Amino acid sequence: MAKFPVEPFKIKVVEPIRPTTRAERVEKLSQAGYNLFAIRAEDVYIDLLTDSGTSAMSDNQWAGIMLGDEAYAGCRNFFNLEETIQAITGFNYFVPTHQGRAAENILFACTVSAGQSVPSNMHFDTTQANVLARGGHPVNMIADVGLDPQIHKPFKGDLDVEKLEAFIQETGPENIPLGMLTVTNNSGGGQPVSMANIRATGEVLHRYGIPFFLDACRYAENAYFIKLRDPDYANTPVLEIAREMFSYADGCTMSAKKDALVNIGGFLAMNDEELYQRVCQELIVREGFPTYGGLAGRDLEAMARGLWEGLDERYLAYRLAHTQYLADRLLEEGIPILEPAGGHAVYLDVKRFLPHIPQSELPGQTLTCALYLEGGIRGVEIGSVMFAYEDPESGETVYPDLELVRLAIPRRVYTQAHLDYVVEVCRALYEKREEIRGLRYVFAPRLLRHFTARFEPLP
Ligand code: P61
Repeated sequence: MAKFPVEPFKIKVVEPIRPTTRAERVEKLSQAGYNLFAIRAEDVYIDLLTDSGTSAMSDNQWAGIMLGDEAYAGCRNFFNLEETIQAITGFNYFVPTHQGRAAENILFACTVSAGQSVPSNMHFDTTQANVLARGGHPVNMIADVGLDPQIHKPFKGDLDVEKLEAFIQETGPENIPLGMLTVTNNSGGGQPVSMANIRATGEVLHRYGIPFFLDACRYAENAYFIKLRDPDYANTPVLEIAREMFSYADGCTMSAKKDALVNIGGFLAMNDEELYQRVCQELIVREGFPTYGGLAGRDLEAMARGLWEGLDERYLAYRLAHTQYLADRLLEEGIPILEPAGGHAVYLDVKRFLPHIPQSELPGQTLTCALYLEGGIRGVEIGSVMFAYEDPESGETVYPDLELVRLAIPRRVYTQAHLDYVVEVCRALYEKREEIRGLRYVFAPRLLRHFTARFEPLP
């Protein structure tokens, strides 16, 4: 057995990356309004902004791209994808979409009315924004362990099922058009949801006649965590685990940019035929004809092949071990992270990294800037900039419990040496953390603020 995770692939194509000088980074950061979304990718050395759409595709996927059938209706790649999605999820119907949020938009357009609530363990920001855009209320019901960044539990993505049931009784099932679970829980540290919790969430929702959808973009990583951490599934093939996860739900939204290993793509799947008919109408208005849904035939083919590769057990074992490696090295250096490591990312625990900066001074955003300045690394804030909101009654700002900086690891892209460099930069920064000062807003839009907000350093 190797001590460290060995890549189950070799590298056939490379893309050069270039380190920048600190002086260059100081200038770029100021020009970008202290928001790393506004920095050019070329000016980033190690890009851990997201694992979404940033995967390296395989030779098999690139070969599939050449077999793209670009017919407007009924291209062969659609049928290949349909067979794949049915084999993995078991859902009766699906439509392709250009990415995950398009699937969310279409699902909520067909289900959510103003004033209704959509409970979940934790909505990711696009899901939350798409519920809000329909006048709905996104409600998070993560179990308490999921909010403690230091407690070691195997399934910190679990939803609090008792809270869910009480909420349904209080709100009335007629005001809840659907319930969801995000697997793995991206906003809460990439933590998995247990099979028992998926089953129990489905049971509670169904008892009240409420449909249940999975936000499935990291379903394969979640399935492999179940295999590793739930002894009942230690010998179950991961495909079977995934199928069981989907079997408790009535449908799913999927950003294929994650576990389906493509640069663009997504889908919305469901069992209900009547819903599917309405979804097709909405899809044709917003995305395209149901056999391509906003994608090219070649994209559908890459997605079909990527879905299978994303379920490969050797790949998944490597994938989770690679992320775990970064987490272990950071812990060795005494750097505070959310524990245990997530599947797709390691999350720096900002409240312990920068305890001298209050949430009103945006410590997570501050830390993303400091990491860039120190070593050209780009992470993403998952904290007050992404999630704080003004309480409509008191007018006061409500800050999220977790203030995190996510270092998301693109799939099949960076080696262990790249991760070692990340650790060195984090260590250097941690040593001088007391010198770091907070930020304030210069500009902030209403929805999905963090993409385009601008900041300035506090004096
Ligand atoms: C990410 F900074 N995630 O994690 P789409 N559900 C879940 C996601 O993680 C997700 C989507 C739905 C991204 C991209 C991203 O503010 C940000 O294909 C659990 O991106 O539309 C996406 O899938 C939406 C990064 C999204 C962000 C929003 O990095």
